Amino acid sequence: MSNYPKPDAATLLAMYKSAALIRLNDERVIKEMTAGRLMMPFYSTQGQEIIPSAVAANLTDEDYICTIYRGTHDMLAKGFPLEALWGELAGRVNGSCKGKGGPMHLTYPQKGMMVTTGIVGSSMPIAVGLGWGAKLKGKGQVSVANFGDGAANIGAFHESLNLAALWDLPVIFLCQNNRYAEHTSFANSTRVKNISMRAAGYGMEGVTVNGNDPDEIYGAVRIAVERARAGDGPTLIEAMTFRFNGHLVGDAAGYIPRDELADCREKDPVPALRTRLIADGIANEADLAGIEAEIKAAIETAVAAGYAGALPDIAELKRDVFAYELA
Ligand SMILES: Cc1ncc(C[n+]2csc(CCOP(=O)(O)OP(=O)(O)O)c2C)c(N)n1
Ligand SMILES: [Mg+2]
Repeated sequence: MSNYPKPDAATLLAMYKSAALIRLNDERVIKEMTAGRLMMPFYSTQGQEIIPSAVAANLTDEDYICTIYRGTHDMLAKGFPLEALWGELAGRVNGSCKGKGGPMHLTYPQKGMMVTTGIVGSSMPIAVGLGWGAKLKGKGQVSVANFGDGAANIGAFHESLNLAALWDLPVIFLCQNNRYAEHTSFANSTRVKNISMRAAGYGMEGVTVNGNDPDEIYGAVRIAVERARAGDGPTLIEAMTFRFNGHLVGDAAGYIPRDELADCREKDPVPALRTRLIADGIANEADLAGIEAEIKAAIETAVAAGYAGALPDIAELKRDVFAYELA
């Protein structure tokens, strides 16, 4: 990994801005839920912020991402508009799905954010289809499938990797291995040491990196993106990470050993990147405090704008849900 391309100073700063936005927004969502103002299933992404920030630093608006219920971080990193997010969380018409999708169905195709799915494993075949479309169009677009360690044991994983490798599709299979699938540890569900070992079985490149290390994950994604754009086929990246909270809000995560949780929280990647930016002279304390204040203000504006949207009309109940309108 020492020969990986490294993010430059501007990219590292952009990655921090993205990671800080994701963290602050996640905390704000949980605050609304615990205050009883938002009622929904919400899958916190705290601890996994560096991965999507590195992915987005390597993509353009033309590239596609597909993600899962635990995917707000992926969406925000790629530029999901904050007001459309908060409108959606609040179930209002100014939401990205007019308030009908909620946190598990965030989409913003205008910027390549094609789907958020609650069906474990299903981000992969969708991303393969988008990759096939990209190959036919020939404009060099890349399609990224985000999924978890648990999803790597679903049949769709096998089918997707096989087809993508067979057809040399420009797809990146990005497994965010946070060590748990619901309440089951990785060790209790999977025999192989690393998910990336499976890449060989499909005839593609596979690599395991520390997803919380900005250099490693940035370099791995960049190489995979270059490979895809050059027409040299897919890559499986296993990004090791950790989720700081339970499976979803309300799950106290009693099944995670306390020392494991404490160890991971101590290595929190967001403040670690902040410290590095200062140590490397990329930004100073005042710069970063200013950036964080701007992010907080933008979130507050979006929260207010989200709730200010109208509730959907009853006629919306069936619109955009079926291919044709039911009488
Ligand atoms: C096909 C399917 N099976 C089971 C579930 C129930 N389920 C929801 S999340 C989840 C765990 C998935 O874990 P992982 O893939 O590691 O993703 P993470 O939640 O850790 O990000 C399960 C089993 C589901 N939604 N879809
Ligand atoms: Mg998991």
